[in-house]
Parts: sequence; C-alpha cells; structure tokens
Amino acid sequence: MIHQKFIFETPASITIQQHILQDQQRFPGASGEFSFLLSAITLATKKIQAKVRSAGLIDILGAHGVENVQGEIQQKLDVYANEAMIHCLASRPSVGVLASEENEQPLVMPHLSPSAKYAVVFDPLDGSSNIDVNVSVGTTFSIFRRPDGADFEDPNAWVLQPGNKQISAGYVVYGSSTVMVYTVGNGVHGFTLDPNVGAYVLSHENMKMPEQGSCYSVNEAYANNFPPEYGAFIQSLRDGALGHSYKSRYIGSLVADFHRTLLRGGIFMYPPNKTHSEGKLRLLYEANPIAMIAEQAGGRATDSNQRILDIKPTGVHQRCPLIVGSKLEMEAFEKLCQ
Ligand code: AHM
Ligand code: MG
Repeated sequence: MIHQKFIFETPASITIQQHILQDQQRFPGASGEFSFLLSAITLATKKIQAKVRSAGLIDILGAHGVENVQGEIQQKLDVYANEAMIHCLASRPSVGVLASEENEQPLVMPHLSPSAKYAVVFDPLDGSSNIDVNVSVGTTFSIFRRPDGADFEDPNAWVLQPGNKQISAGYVVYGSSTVMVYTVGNGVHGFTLDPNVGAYVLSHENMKMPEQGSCYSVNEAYANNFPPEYGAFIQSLRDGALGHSYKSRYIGSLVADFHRTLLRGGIFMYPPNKTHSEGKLRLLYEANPIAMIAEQAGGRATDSNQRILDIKPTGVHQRCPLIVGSKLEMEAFEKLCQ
C-alpha cells in the first residue's frame, strides 16, 4: 500500500480547545470536564467581544435601564458580559459556584450537582468605563477546586481560597485584536481570536516576561498620596538606578496595562491611595489571576508585604495593592519595601 505524504504550505492552526485537550493528556484518566469548563469561558468571551466590537453601532453604550429605539431595556455592556459568563458557565455541571465582580454574593449553580468540583471567579468586563472612548477592556478569571467538605450552603468557602490554590487563571483582552491568555500552572499561552473563523488560535506559546522592561505603569495623579516607598521607587526608575531611565505607560485598564507588561516587561503598580486605602483592585478576580499568569511567565506579584498568591482572602470583593512585573524591577521594589 502506498502511503501518501501530505505537504502543506500553510502552518496548522492550533485552537485553544485542541491545546487544552492536549495539555489534559498529562493527567491520565482526565474526564474532559475541565476542558469543557474552559470552553464555556471561551464561548462567553467570544460573545462579549462581539458586543464590545459593535458597542458604538448597536446602541449598547450607556447606563443600564435606558430604553433603546426598539423600546427594549438597554443592557449596559458589563451587565451583558456578566450574564454571558454566568449563562455559559452555569451549563457546565462541573461548576458549582461562581463569584463575579458584578454580584455581591457568590452564586450557587441551580443544578446543585453533587459532582460539581470547581468554582470560578471573574470580572466579566474590567475597565468598562473605558469603552465609551474606545480603549481596550478585558475579562479576568480564576478557577479553584472545590475544597474538601465544602457544600452549597456555604458558597463563600468555595471561593475564599488563596491564589496559590488556583488551578487555572487567565484573561481576555479586547484590544486591537481579541487575545486570551491562560495558564493551568504549566506555563502561559496566548491565543488570538481569528474573527474569520471564530476560533482562538495559538499565537503566543509559552510566554515569558522579559527579565527587565523599559516602562513603569502607575496612575501618577495619586503620587502625593502613595506610601513613601512607591515615590522613591518610581524616582529611582526615572533616575536610571536599574541601568536606564524608564518611560511611563498607563492606560487605566488593568488587563491592557498588564498585557503590555507581560509582553514587554516592566512593572505595573496600583498602590494604596487616599481614596483607596487598600488599593483599588480586587484580590480574587483581578490581582490573583494576573499574579498567577505573571509568576508562570517568570515575573512576580506582591502587595508590597507579601506575595499576592499567599494572601488569605476574607471577603469576595476585598481589595489589595498590586505590584506586578518583571523579575528585576520586582526584586528592586521588594528590596526597597523590606
Ligand atoms: P473597574 O473594575 O471598576 O472597571 O476598575 C478597575 C480599573 C482597572 O482596570 C484599572 O487598572 C483601574 O481601574 C484604573 O483605576 P484608576 O482610574 O484609579 O487609575
Ligand atoms: Mg474590575
């Protein structure tokens, strides 16, 4: 029998689903439930990006509760994003509890499936106040295994776990393209949505944060209220203490600011300030997933006292300072804080 050899002129596309399934082969006996769960997130974020992309066209901007031309109640984009995440994840029996920036309390999934073994926490649309001016926004997520003995009576117990217990984390940035970056604790991979076929395709395999960058990223308008070590550190970056003088880049949209930091290196900081004595960003669904991705890519993340991933959460919406970035800048910052 003659075996035909196929010679392709175009490289094969690896979709996110294929990548997850291949990765799961590391675990003999894996049921596929986890891949099915992640596919709920990819589906939801495709729905969200479609709305974000047409935000100006379909009259979706504006306050929740405003009537649109058809007389329907207009949905604010972050309400839509939250519902997309909840609808998609609730159809996965492996998911028992969800916690979202948009919901005060964690949500118990109505299926009450005894086999549910995961909790997912997310910010469905971070930085949504930037949409009106066409700035990148993002979705962040983090997945925990159900702790031993946790039941549906106490959904907080499912999600109030330190970040070092995350089994997966990621984000989607709705920028000049839609990119999903995720980790299952085995490196960081990035997938770009191919809008022609509607699939996330592997574009950034095994991402590594450069050991040093050339930018710092912080809202300097609050500089007068930062604790003194932040001001001193930023000044030292400007003065060339790490070998060159740094530039400043701040979008004001966490996922976009972090995505740049991941690709180019440098440091992102959201310190405590007068309005937010604990910092503004939320530990569970903003700082934790970003910290896990950063560490998996060779960077670090701290609240200035301890590793973000070691903070024991006490509330679903608790805030923390977030300082995250390349090894060199982070070591210099941590040294200054000691
Ligand atoms: P949000 O969750 O209300 O959208 O706010 C979070 C956003 C982050 O994306 C960003 O890092 C931060 O707020 C910017 O805050 P500030 O305008 O104070 O610099
Ligand atoms: Mg947010």
